Amino acid sequence: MDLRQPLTVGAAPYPFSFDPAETALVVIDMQRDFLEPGGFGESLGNDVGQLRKVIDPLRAVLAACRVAGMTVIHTREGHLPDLSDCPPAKLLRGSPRARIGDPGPKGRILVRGEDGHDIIEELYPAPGEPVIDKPGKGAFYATDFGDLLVSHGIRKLVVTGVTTEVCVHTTVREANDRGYECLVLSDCVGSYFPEFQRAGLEMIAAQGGIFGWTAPSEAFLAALAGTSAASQPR
Ligand code: TIU
Repeated sequence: MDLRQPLTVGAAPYPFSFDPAETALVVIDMQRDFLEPGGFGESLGNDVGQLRKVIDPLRAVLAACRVAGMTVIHTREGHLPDLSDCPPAKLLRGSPRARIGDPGPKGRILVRGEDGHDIIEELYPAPGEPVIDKPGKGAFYATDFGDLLVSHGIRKLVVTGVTTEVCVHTTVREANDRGYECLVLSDCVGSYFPEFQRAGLEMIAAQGGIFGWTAPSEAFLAALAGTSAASQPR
């Protein structure tokens, strides 16, 4: 495929054009701690089952982006073993019996290097794909994500992962303020709360695309494959 060819995705609020050579797929926090029982997500009182529907569509997008030769960047939310990068205000939230750093079924909750902190098998990074370890919700805060985008010549982001209204939104807002154009794939982002999923997606594309664009993965995949289905209005 010619990576310099601009492609167009049928998206809200209007079509999203991108050059795959200047666009990164960002996969946010697809970690066991959020998607499997016993981790951070569940310790905050959430039903982790809600997030698992993202896995299959995101797996297809990840495969297609790899075939197209696009930059793929993964993130993980988590903290140093001594928790020195975890603000006390964050540490004190959630169940008192299962806080960040406490032992869980997959190791210490949301601590780097533990089993639960790592990315689920289905979406595991390929060799050479950067993994950004972040202490906050946004991918830019206290990481080298911004420098990585600049060094790779990236101008646009295709954003996926969990959760829609927390780490996905925070990252999209940070990116938007830094001048990046973001397409959020609606079935490749997930929330523990269906109403937040719907509102979170609507907020991105509202007001003429105040934070970016949204589209189903099918439209993005069609654009990448160069088929006419890519530019159907949604
Ligand atoms: N709680 C919740 O919805 N999300 C997070 O704490 N982190 C991310 O979204 N990754």
